[in-house]
Amino acid sequence: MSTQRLLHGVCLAVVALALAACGDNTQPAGSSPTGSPTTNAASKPINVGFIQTGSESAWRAANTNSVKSEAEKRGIKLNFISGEGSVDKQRAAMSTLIAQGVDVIILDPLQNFGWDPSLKAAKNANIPVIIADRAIDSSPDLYVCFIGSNFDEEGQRVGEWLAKKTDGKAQIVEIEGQNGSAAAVDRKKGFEEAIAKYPGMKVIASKSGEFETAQGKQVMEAFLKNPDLKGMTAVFAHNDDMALGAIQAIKEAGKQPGKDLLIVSVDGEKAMVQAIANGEANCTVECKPLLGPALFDAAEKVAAGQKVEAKQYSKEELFDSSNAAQAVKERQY
Ligand code: GYE
Repeated sequence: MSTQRLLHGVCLAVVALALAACGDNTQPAGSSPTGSPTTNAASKPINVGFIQTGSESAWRAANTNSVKSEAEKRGIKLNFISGEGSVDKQRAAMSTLIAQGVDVIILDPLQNFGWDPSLKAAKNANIPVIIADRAIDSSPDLYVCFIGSNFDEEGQRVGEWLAKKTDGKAQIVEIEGQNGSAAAVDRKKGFEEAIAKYPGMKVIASKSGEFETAQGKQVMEAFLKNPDLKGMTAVFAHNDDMALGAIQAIKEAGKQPGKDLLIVSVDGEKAMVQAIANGEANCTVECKPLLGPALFDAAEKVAAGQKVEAKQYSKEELFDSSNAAQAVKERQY
C-alpha cells in the first residue's frame, strides 16, 4: 500500500474517532451514547406560572411570600401574575402563560366558577394546572390537584364553637368575604350548617367586606347604626382582617368587642390571635397561607410526569382564650 494511501486511511480513522467522541447527533437530547437518560424532567429547573388573587389581606401577603420564597429556594423560574382582584385579569393571565408555554400553571381563583374554557385551553396545550387555596366547580379532569384548606369545615368549627360558648343562643351579624370565592361561599355554608342545629342561633344580617379590613369596618359601622340589628350578640367574619376592622368599629361605637359582642373568624393571623389574648375577640380557626412548599412539591412531580394526590388539605388549629396567649408567640403571619 503506498505511503499516500496509508496516510489517507489514518486521517479517515482519526476523523471517525473524533466524531465518535462527540457523540451521535441522532440520540435524543439529554441522553448518553449508551441511551440511558442523563437528566429527567424533574432534575431541570421548571418554569411555573402562578396566578394570584391580588393583595387583599395579610393572609394573602403571607401566601404570596411563601410562593415567591419557595420558588427562589428551589431555583424554579416563577412567572408571578397578580389578578389584582379581577377575575378577567386572572383569565387573561391564563392565556398569557399558556402562550408562553410554561411547564406548570398554579391558579388561585378569585371565583369558584367559570374556569372550564381556560382549563381546557391549558389541557389542549399540555400544560398541567394546579388549583391553589380556593376550590373551583370545574371537573377534576381539567386540573391536576387542589392544595389548600377545607373552608366548609372551617365554617363548621367556628359555628360549633359559638354554639358551645352561647349555649346555642346568638343573634349573629355576618361579614362575608369576596363574593363568589370558595372561601366565602363554603365558610358561610359550613357556619350555617353548624348553627342550624340550634333554634336560638340566627344570622340576622350579612354583607360582604371583600376580605379587607377597611371594608370590614364599614360593614360593621352600618350594622351598629341599623336599629333593626340592636339585638345582635355576635359577629362572624369570614376572615381575621375584616374581624379586626369590625373590632375597631365596635370600640369607636363605645362598646367592648369580645364582651358586649362576641367576635369569631377564620385565618389565625397573629393580630387576631393577639386580640383574642387581649380579650377583644373570642375565636379564630386557622387557615394556612404558607402553601409554597406543598405547591412546588406537586409542581415538580407533575413536571416530571409523576402522579400527585388529587386533594391536599392543610391541618388547622382553633384559637380561643384557652390557647391564644401561648399561640401568638409562634404565629408567623
Ligand atoms: O381567608 C383571606 C384571603 O382564600 C383562604 O383569602 C383565602 C382567604 C383568606 O384574603 O384572608
